[in-house]
Amino acid sequence: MIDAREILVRCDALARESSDPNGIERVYLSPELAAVNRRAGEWMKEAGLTTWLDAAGNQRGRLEGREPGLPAVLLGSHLDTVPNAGRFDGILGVMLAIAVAERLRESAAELPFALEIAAFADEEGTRFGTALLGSRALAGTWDDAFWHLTDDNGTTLREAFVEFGLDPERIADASPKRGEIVAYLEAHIEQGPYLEEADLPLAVVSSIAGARRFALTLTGEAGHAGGVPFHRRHDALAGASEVVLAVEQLARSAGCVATVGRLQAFPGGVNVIPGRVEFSLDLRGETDAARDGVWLGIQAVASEVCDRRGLAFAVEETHNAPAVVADASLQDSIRAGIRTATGEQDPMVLFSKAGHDAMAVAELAPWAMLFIRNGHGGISHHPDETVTEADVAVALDAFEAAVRGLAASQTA
Ligand code: HGY
Ligand code: MN
Ligand code: MN
Repeated sequence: MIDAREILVRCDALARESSDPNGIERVYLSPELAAVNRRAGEWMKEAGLTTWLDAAGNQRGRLEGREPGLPAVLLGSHLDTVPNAGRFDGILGVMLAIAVAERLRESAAELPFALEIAAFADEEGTRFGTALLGSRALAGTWDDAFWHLTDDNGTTLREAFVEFGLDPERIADASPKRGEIVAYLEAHIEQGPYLEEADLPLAVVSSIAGARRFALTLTGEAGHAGGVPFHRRHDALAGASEVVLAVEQLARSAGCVATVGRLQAFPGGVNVIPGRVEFSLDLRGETDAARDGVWLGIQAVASEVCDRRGLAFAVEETHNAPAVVADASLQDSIRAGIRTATGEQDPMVLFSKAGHDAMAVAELAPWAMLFIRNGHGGISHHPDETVTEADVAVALDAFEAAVRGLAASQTA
């Protein structure tokens, strides 16, 4: 049977499927993603599932319940990564799902539901900027405007689909019919410090922050770094710098989080005043209202800076995922699983500021999540992501107990 050690061995094996020789990077519809889909599909088959690649490039698997064709409980997470990623963000959840399915295989004939797995192909949005593409296809919330998204090489999402061997016209086939998925459970490393601070291995997730992403452009006037006096300058980078500091200050004061992860000044000469700056904004809040209030504040600062400095301000929204609340009874299933596995009578409950595929799947089915302690202060989106074999072992026991508890509650 797959144990915690094997799960960690598999996470290490998938970490080697990377487009970056010096780190982990695996983006949507890439050869590296095809490689990990194949590996995960083989492991799903070994665990007793029938497998398929869905119309959006998600690797899928299914174990029938006590009779064929029953609605399914879906377990899942994602196999794509951010640049310079850790080995566990998403991947650990998929490996735990496969191990739980293997443990339930012997008693599948008593399950009141089928068990399905989704290894989502694009939770991060690294390649095309818009996140949750794989899980949105499954949830049936795909937007045809996505086809025109382009990556850094100018390849459109539609072209990338065809190159990957997928048919864009069949995208709707990725989404099960209403009622075919009755619940979604996801296990994921905590991308924060709270389990480590509390010295606990597991937590149940209460809700996930609503996220919006933007591509912002400030345009001024390039010029000679020596010849142009300050009062005549329209320096896009100096202006952008004022906006970036306001992003941090406004988000902090509203209890939200906001990050400028990418910024590029053009034309980029050391002796040229930047005429244009393009930068990203990732903005999240426990409520959409709080998040959107910060966005209004950022826009007000940007227009004041632009007026004062003679700059132009352009905005493109690249991602918008509303805050979602976990289903109360599924949270109880996860809580009961944690109690069974650890003896902890009052498991920790955490609000997730990190986004997850559950945000998209929430459109299709009720959901809940299990968090696993992540070492080094909970660092993530970083090679230092760390989980211990002991924590993975209790996570596997808790996740299995949660699914068994769900089955028992539906059989009673
Ligand atoms: O950005 C996030 O929160 C997630 O890891 N995609
Ligand atoms: Mn991530
Ligand atoms: Mn993730």
